[in-house]
Amino acid sequence: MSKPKVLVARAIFPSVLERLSQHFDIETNQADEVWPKEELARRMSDKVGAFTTSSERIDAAVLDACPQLKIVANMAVGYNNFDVDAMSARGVLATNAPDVLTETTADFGFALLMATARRVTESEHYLRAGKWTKWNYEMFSGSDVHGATLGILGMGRIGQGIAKRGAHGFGMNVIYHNRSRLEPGLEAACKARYVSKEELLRTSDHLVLVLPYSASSHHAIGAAELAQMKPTANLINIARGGIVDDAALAVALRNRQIAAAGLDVFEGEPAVHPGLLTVPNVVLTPHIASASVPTRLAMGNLAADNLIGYLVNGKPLTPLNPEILKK
Ligand code: 8YV
Repeated sequence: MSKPKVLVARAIFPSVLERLSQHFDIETNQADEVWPKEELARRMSDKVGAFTTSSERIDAAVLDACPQLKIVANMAVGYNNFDVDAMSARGVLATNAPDVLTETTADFGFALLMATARRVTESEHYLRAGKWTKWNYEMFSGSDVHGATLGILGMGRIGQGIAKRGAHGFGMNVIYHNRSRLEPGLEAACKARYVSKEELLRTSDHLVLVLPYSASSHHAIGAAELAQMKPTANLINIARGGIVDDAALAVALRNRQIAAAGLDVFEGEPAVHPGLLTVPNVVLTPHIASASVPTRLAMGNLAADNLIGYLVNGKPLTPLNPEILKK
């Protein structure tokens, strides 16, 4: 009997491909080309399953070209590249890759926070450029992390991981804002206090964004919000491009309306707003918050487990639209 056909839309660990190939007839993309939407749809048109990353947009037009498709497994916890309603309407299961990246991503949030507060990359560029000829009392003075007020916007699993690192590791005063307040036990474990968004913006020394992207979180941080922040504050975005208005942020950084920013995600990435590339007080990284070898492997394996779980055993591990399983 022929095996079900699955598309693996981007390059991935050979061990993950090996596991998939035991169950499926796979078409791979180890050259790691980012296919235009029409090509993605064409390659997926005879498949029952697809393995995607955040770069692949799965919307109604793509789905309509793929009548045999039963599942798309995203190797990411965020799934704003999926139109889940369009998938549900066509009976296509959507899965993401939660939990396995929580601690690694929280580690990176802290790395970016510390690099931003203590001007790590800016000072390294200075040294490499041969500009370090003498020590000076105020050179690359930044802001303290320990004891400062850590604000978190979006208090899911990753937000809670960052809160714990701040409260328990660095003695920070942790405040947060979220659509819904955490239950008291979780708040106590994070030593975090729920505040309004306005108080969060006004009082955070370091504000970390960890909320999911949706139409309602588009430009959650724009010119008006940046204007409410302290001139000494640092802004960290490890969530999604589009949550911050990057053009407004570039202006705020240039005018020193806030002290600095650390950004791992960008509007329209991999393009970066040119205004951000020319200001010194920003640390820029290419969407690597989950990039430790064990975590990326775990994410790849979880996406593969979802494909195998659903197409072979009828039981996906982390479905986003489980209601379609009942049909
Ligand atoms: C992924 C991410 O590496 O999980 C997410 O939501 O943003 C990253 O961890 C990236 O999106 C690749 O799919």
